Amino acid sequence: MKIIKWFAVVLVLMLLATGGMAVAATLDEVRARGVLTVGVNAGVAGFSMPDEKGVWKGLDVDTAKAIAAAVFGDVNKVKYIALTAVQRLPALQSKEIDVLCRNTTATLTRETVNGLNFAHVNYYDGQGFLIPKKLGVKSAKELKGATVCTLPGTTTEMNVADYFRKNGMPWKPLVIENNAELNKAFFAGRCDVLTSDASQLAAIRSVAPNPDDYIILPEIISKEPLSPAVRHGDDQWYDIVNWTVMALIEAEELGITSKNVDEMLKSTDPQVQRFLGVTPGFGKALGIDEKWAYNIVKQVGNYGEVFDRNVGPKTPLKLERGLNDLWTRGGLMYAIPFR
Ligand SMILES: N[C@@H](CCC(=O)N[C@@H](CS)C(=O)NCC(=O)O)C(=O)O
Repeated sequence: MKIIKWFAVVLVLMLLATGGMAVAATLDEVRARGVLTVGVNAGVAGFSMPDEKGVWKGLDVDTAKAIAAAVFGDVNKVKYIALTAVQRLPALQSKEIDVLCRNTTATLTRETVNGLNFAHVNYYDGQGFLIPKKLGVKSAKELKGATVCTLPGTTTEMNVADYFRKNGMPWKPLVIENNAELNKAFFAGRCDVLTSDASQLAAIRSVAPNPDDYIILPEIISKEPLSPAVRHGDDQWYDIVNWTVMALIEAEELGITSKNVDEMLKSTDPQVQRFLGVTPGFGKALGIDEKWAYNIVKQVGNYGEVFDRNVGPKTPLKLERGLNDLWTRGGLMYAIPFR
């Protein structure tokens, strides 16, 4: 009887010890390595793409930088790992990367079967269709019998199959894993339609030989909430990534920008003081520096700045805020309370 009791005590202690270790694992590893490894898209303009000097730019890249600012106080401590759609989930599961910031849609299957947790959405998207104008088609409902170019390993591939089945329309998929090859196939006329997240269609169209020869059809056939993802089993790391995205949004809600953040340190608003770490607490709660949110805004900006710089109306993508506007202006961007 005594032995069984001891065995139970040892078992509980072991569980507590391993539980404790699992909680801090990713943050400890990232700190020991001195750099954050982030899975990104090899080339979607506005989201993640190296410029002519090889410097990574985009909304997903800025999200990665914000995480590095929160953890290290330095946006440069990021190693970008370009991944195809097929490679991205295994790369996270096998710990090749600490976080995935690659226009990835949060779904039930990915959160369960694939063992991932999605943080707050950094871009609300939806799937659309890009076609050559000369096809003379005005609605997706007219795409009966079309050949559709699509990328494997994506929600895109599944949604388009559902869409044609639901509408009783025959179609032919042309599936190519390499994205550059897929786009080339579309521009060479090997398929009638290219389907993808609407933001990416805007990006692809913006770099087309003659952008005006192509149109995006009005139908949006799915919800594509794009979010950074982490592995199951490390709540602290999840919290850091999740609250980093929300810090970008909260900064915009509070009117704090990369330009005025130093001025805002003198604000008498208790909400601003807590957010910027003037009143300490949030940093300790997350296990990172009290200046984490200050560093994010100082070095990356708020969500509105990130949106405008990468995909907004003044960029080649010319995207409106729409669903990605703050909730106070009719959008879906809403940070849960910093309390
Ligand atoms: N959001 C969708 C689609 C993401 C996706 O991979 N889209 C393609 C179509 S543009 C892409 O990013 N391709 C770039 C590449 O594979 O290099 C998902 O999570 O499955």
